[in-house]
Amino acid sequence: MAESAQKLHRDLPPTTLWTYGGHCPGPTIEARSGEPVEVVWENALPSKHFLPVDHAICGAEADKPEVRAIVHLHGAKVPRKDDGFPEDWYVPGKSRRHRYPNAQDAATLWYHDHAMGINRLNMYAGLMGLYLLRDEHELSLGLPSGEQELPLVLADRLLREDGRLYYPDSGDAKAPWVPEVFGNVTLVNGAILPRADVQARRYRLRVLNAANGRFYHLRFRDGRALQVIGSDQGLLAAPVSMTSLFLAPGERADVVVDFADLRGGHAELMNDALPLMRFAVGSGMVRDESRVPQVLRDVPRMTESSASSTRELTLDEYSDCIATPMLMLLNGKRWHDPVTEKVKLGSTETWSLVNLTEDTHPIHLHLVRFQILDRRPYDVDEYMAKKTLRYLGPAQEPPPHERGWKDVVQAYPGMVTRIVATFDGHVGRYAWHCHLAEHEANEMMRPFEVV
Ligand SMILES: [Cu+2]
Repeated sequence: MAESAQKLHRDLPPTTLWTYGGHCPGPTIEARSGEPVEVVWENALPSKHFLPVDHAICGAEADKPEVRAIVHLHGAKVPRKDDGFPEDWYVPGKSRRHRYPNAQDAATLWYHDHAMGINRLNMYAGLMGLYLLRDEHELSLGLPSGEQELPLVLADRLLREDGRLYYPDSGDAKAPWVPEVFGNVTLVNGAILPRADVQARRYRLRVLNAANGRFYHLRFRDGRALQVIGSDQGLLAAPVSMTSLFLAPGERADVVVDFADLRGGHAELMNDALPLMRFAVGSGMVRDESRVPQVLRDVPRMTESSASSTRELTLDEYSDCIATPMLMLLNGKRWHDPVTEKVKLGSTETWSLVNLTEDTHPIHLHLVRFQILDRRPYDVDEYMAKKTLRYLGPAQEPPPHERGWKDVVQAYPGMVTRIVATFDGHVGRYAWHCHLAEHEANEMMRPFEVV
């Protein structure tokens, strides 16, 4: 991790970023299931932050070093010491060796900063990268690979005219935290509106939404099909053909797109009406031997009855007198409150996320993969008044592209979102949190403990 300068666009001067390995996003780490990888993450960042640290935020108090970092491998099943727990941060000049067992199925994982109280700033500064875990089964499918596999790391940023990063503040120098940050540009693999030169054949796009707060509504301008083959934790049971895809911060989509009909033409990937990048398709004829099998893998559907217990957990937001959000919590508790989610190693639990707010929160659990059971509309006012759940309609099964293994779930407003997970692999204290980085900081993050 070090400060570097990067050209985000031909017409802009270089932008100061904090990166892994000199570029944002950092190097894509490729690993094989069953083959452990060790990474030494060296903190060579400056000792002063260039974005507004809020000392009123939990974990970023004025007595703490201003610049701290810890790398979390998102979606990885790892021992607690290697997870990148928010309080395991270290200062410039120090380093930490992480061992990733890779004892899990192929998946689109990613790494990013998780330092308590400042990771929204560290991520915004550029500390993120992809980690592609592959396995024999996935490699046997014949999916587009090699040059026909393109990682797409999406992250929006506010840029000044001189190319410098801008991170907004509240106007209160003692408490500069803001509840959400949305950029005026989106970086795709660290560039504004990049162009990819492709051939008239199928491509596999490994898409990551690495934004602090923006949800992406992805589609091609010409409406061409997105064959969704995987989500956060690897392949779906079968491909799902879609024309648009809604991706929350932290979520990944594994998508195959076919440019075979576009020789000499181009395709544009959009976020709603705004172009994100352009694919310039070569005019040559190519032989495409890649395949998208109709059966990708076995994803046994978990049911409610597989869980030994259910937890009801609220998503809360507290506002000031002019309705500006000031604090977000999970189940009404702060980070430093005693651990309430103690889960027995190997047990399966249902977590019912009761969203009391008016926002969708992408909720992420470290350590485990889970499945979405359902979402069900309920009477929020009645719950607020009496703590009783009165449903307003039937439970809705997740759509096909959300029926694979997940590690982030979009918890919609007005809904109870239920997920089911088996807490196996490792004991210890891990984090679960909203993946809107500004929410997570204040304080939509809680520890849970596997015992
Ligand atoms: Cu949130």
